[in-house]
Amino acid sequence: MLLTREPLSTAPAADPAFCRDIVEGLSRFPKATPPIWFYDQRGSELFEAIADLPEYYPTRTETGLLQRHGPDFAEAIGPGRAVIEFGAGSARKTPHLLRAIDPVAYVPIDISGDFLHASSAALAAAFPGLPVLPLVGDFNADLSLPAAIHGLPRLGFFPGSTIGNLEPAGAVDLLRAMRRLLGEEAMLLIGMDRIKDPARLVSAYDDAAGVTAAFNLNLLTRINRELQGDLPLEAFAHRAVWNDDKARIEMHLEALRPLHFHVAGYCFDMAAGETIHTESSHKYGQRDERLLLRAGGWEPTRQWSDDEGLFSLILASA
Ligand code: AVI
Repeated sequence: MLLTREPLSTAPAADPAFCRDIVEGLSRFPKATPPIWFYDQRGSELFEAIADLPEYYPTRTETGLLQRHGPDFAEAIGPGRAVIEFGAGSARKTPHLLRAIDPVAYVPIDISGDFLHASSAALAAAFPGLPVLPLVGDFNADLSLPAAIHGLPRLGFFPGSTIGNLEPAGAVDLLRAMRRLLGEEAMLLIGMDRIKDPARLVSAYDDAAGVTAAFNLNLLTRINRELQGDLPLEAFAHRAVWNDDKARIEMHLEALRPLHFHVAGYCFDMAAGETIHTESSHKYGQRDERLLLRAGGWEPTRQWSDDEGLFSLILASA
């Protein structure tokens, strides 16, 4: 609610884009920050821990699909492509795909450099002879692919339903940008999380062990460290809410009492009960998946889902 701004007193030491996004996001009403900033080293580690949680079905379900359908991928995609993975992280799912389709190069893209380099080294060791060409960057911004893969047909790999972390208009823009980046003969293999029982969704984003809460709160730790913030962590609670109208799980950080704090020299106030909306995770019906891909310039050609219909992997052509 209340917002006061004072002039910037100290130059921010951190990534200027991080500073800009956070100061703008906290200045808005309701307060909202982009989810890309979760992924510092600690945030990336916590996300890996989320992937193993009993409540967090997406990673396990998608990995099962990748393991099970290798022969289908080999037939539908074939060998000889350069695989470009968007938001590669630890790239734990990637070996299943690479084994199935025998690519000629692998380009993992991720915003967290340290994490990306460690996982790329592990992957290069597991696939001797496969050129692994990591690219540090935000795939929502303009990127250029390494010269070494120019002229090769490409497969974009975008697992994890990370597309769901974007607003629908942003998701369409990203799919179109991927199509431009990957070129005419490209294919895209994308994971999308399905709409399901809200109770199941809420528990996936508010687990009993509190790992997702730690992941959400780590954003405040990062703001305090990198943007000279003084947000009192103990005065915030993690909340996961199903927004049925927008078919998405929202993560928020709720102020437990009235707060006054500083970030990068700016002052902010929050009322008790006010939240910072830190992430949306959109879920899709079967038709929504196809509509979204077509709006983004891709034609869906194959689709695989688990027996419970929790998650879906879709192959699309440019
Ligand atoms: C990365 N992304 C697809 C995850 C999701 O499910 O939206 C991030 C996440 N947030 C909380 N848990 C997992």
